Amino acid sequence: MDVVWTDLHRHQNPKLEINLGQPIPTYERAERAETIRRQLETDARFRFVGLEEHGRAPIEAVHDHGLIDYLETAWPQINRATGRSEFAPEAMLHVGLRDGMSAARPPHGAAAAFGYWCYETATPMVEGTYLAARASVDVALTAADKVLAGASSSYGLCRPPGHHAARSVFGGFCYFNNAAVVAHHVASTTGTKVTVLDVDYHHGNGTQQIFYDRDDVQFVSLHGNPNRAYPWFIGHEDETGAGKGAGTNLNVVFEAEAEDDEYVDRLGIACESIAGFGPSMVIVSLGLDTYWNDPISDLALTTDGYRRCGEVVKQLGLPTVVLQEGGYDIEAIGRNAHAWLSPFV
Ligand code: SP5
Ligand code: ZN
Repeated sequence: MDVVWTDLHRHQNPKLEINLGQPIPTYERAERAETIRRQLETDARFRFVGLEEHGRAPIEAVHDHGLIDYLETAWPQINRATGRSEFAPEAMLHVGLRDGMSAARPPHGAAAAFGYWCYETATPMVEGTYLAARASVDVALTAADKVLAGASSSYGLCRPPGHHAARSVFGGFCYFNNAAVVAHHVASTTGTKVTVLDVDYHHGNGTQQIFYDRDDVQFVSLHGNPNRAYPWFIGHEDETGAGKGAGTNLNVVFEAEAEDDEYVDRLGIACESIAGFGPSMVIVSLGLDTYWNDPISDLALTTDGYRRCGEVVKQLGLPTVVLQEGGYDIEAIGRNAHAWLSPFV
């Protein structure tokens, strides 16, 4: 199996996230990707390849151009205005702020612009954020190219992750939605249907938002119930799609401490609905933060559970592109990625 890798992720190196008002060391660290790489390198069935550049166009097809321009140009302005090496928003454009009024004007200045395009406090910007986020998209698109060229599966070792980035706002450690860029690229260039299957602990709110009214991209997400888990305001089971996309969005929520047997069963049921949709490709948003020892999550999957999950998805018999999302137990993340991918090699 091809593993698409780039060292450029190392440019995304913030130290902090703001968690309920406290600055803490960020969970989204470079070591996550490095540990997965080292683990897969011990198994000769994984073949490492570099990224191909795909330019801005595939990102422009799913994200607001203003958001892309902001991420591309913000750093020098922030650095000039603040002198800081790392920056996060002070105020966000809350939905109630201009209730009953016209839309907010495009923002002026570093603080306003950050809060216009970003919806939360754990997704800072550093000098290399844009370079790393663009490279992460290219990793994902390169992985998809392998499958479009005939491989049965591939793995894009994306970092930063992507599934919390919506069309016009970023957050949740995510800047560009890698899986959504790939899904739109594949659906639009092949004229076929595709499914994004999101198994990160957190609901893939960005991906859901981008495809909510579309009938050519199905979104299926298994995650911690948003009644107790980030991203809090989205990801409920009664969110099933809108307009032409009615019925193409499936959310499956778990209560705390759910274990392998329940998870694998419900993943199997979700896969029946994928088979019913009839996609030409499955794009997996692979989060390993459902692990029992994950520091920010509360499900209870084991390493063997991940092997079983990979097996269930493999049984669909569809071309599959696996893209890395979350997972914060750095000690275990390499073994867990290896276990999930092992049925595909
Ligand atoms: C890609 C991805 O997994 N993004 C996740 C972003 C989650 N950020 C907010 C986490 C809030 C965690 N609160 C945890 C309390 C732990 N005791
Ligand atoms: Zn997550």
